[in-house]
Amino acid sequence: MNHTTLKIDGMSCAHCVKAVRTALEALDGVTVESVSVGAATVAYDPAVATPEKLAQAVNDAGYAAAPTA
Ligand SMILES: [Cu+2]
Repeated sequence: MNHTTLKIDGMSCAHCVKAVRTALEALDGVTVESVSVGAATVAYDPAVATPEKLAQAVNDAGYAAAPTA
């Protein structure tokens, strides 16, 4: 498993944290490690997920995510 942290704009409260967690957990090969307002850290299987896909799922949930190193 690889690990990555997404920087996420547009989050403001516990509801946002839950929505981002739900969006990431819906992806195959992803284990959410932590989500806070502004960031999410996940472990993912690089065979089925990429940081770009993770960011896209968060974007689809209504936030603005960008992969960090
Ligand atoms: Cu919120």
